Amino acid sequence: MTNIAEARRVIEEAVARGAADFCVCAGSRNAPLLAVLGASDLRIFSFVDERSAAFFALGRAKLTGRPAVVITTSGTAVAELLPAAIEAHYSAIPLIFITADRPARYRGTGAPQAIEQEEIFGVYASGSVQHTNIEFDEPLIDDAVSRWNAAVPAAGQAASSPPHRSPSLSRSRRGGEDAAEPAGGDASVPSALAGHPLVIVGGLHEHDRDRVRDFAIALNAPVYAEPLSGLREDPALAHLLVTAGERMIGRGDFDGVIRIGNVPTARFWRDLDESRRDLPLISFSALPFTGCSRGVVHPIEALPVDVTPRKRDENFFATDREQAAAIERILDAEPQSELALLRELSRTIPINSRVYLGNSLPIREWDLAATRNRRGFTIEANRGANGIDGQLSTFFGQCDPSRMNICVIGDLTAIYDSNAPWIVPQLDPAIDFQIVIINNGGGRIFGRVASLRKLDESTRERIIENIHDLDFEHWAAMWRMDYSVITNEGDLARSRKLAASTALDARPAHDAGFLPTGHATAQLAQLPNRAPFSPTLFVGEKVPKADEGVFLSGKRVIEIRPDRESTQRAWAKYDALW
Ligand SMILES: Cc1ncc(C[n+]2csc(CCOP(=O)(O)OP(=O)(O)O)c2C)c(N)n1
Ligand SMILES: [Mg+2]
Repeated sequence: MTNIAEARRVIEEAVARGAADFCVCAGSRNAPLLAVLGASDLRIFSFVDERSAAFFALGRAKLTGRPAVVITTSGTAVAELLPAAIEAHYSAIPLIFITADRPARYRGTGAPQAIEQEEIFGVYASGSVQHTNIEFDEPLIDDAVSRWNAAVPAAGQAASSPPHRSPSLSRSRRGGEDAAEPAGGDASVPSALAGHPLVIVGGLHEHDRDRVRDFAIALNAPVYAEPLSGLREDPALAHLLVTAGERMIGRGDFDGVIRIGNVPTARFWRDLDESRRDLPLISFSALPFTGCSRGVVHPIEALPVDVTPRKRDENFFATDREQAAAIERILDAEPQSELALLRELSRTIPINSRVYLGNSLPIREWDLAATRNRRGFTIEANRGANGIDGQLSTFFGQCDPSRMNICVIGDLTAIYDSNAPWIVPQLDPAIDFQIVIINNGGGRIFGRVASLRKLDESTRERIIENIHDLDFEHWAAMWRMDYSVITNEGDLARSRKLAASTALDARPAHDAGFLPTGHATAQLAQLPNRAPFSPTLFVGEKVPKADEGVFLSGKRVIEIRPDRESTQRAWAKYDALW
């Protein structure tokens, strides 16, 4: 077979699996693949940096529900895909890597750009990630390249599984030693959990939310719903939700834990493997990972329907509401602290936005401080391996033209993936996004880690927090993005008032949710090539103008600079509450 015919075969195979997006990173070895793609009508995104390409592909696969393809040349280019492969593996997102290789006779010789590419991803290419390594000999373009109209199957008709579901990973659903007993008692809840359990809900696919809500209401036990669960602001669960943050869990007299959804972010989850090993644990998740060295994972479908309602612990809920109110007062008194700014941000971001949260303090601070009013946000994050790498690239891959896209990340996280905006000019021009960088001058999450707080502060700041005094103005300018700085709640509040008075006139439509009206419907209908987002809560009535408030449209970097002293005071007061 010629190189061109071989290249066509592997690309056709990817198309047959449902792939419609091809993220390519050029070199000479992969020229046959690029030549075939270039002559097709397939959607191509062209990258310089393979790591960014792979994370972008991950974001696209999350957004579209179809596998996304990354094509690289040989050598270290291939190795750059590993971080995204790991993230995709642990979150069961389908990716297809096609890597060009030099002929097998060069393996182990140290010849230029010949590395050991076969099996390079090990276990990470055994589940949702598929790796095809393809050898091309010289001459690389060895045949005529004909035009090709690829018939991409409609979503759902492809051979591959949709994301978030059926991860088909070759791995046991049981954790290490000490696994909880098998399902029993309330249909499938083990008897060990028959007493007064805590329900902790991590990332959930929206298809699973009704089932989880019904289960939680029937069980009547306290629920800790993380932002990715989509249930944190659910009014039907309001009476059961723990609202004072994860420290409140320690105040509960729980005798078991029911985890539902993906592996939780809360520190308490890690404690289950350390200081709280006494608590029995059972998980229900669409992913097969126990996320803990013990416990068993059942599919979410196995959540029992008939459960005995637990007696409500009124004291626990009274304390929770008091503590939550105390936290609000702390933030009111420290309006320039990071937590208060995060809270104000959550009130300011336009309703119905897609909100991507970075893996350091943003996702935790959002959990603790973000508004619990229903604002119709879809919350996203990479929680497969919790890396701070590739966050901007994943965000760009996930940007949806039918709604505002907001990325909230830390400063080091932004620096890590600082070439990600390369892809912006290739995105759908209808996409509006705002990158909100919480610039607290370093990796401040480490100042919140109990064991690291024992270190001398200057050592910790220098070599662990990597403190700096950089800002992002010139970075934004380099990528031709608008830029604003916010240092206090007032800046955000002004933006919010503008939004409320001039642009986003949110209004209810009917019980099941709020439907788009007026301009918004017209806007959605015009969007090319995408299943439009169907709003479940609110929609903006009027089309926002570019100069009305920082969050309303365009492509902008918003740098939030919290006050360091105020942030420290807020945390100290918060810690004193417990
Ligand atoms: C790839 C990767 N390297 C290192 C880490 C460890 N890590 C977690 S948070 C963090 C610092 C993040 O700093 P920043 O983005 O400024 O967020 P902040 O902690 O200030 O919220 C680091 C290095 C990681 N999670 N992933
Ligand atoms: Mg930081």
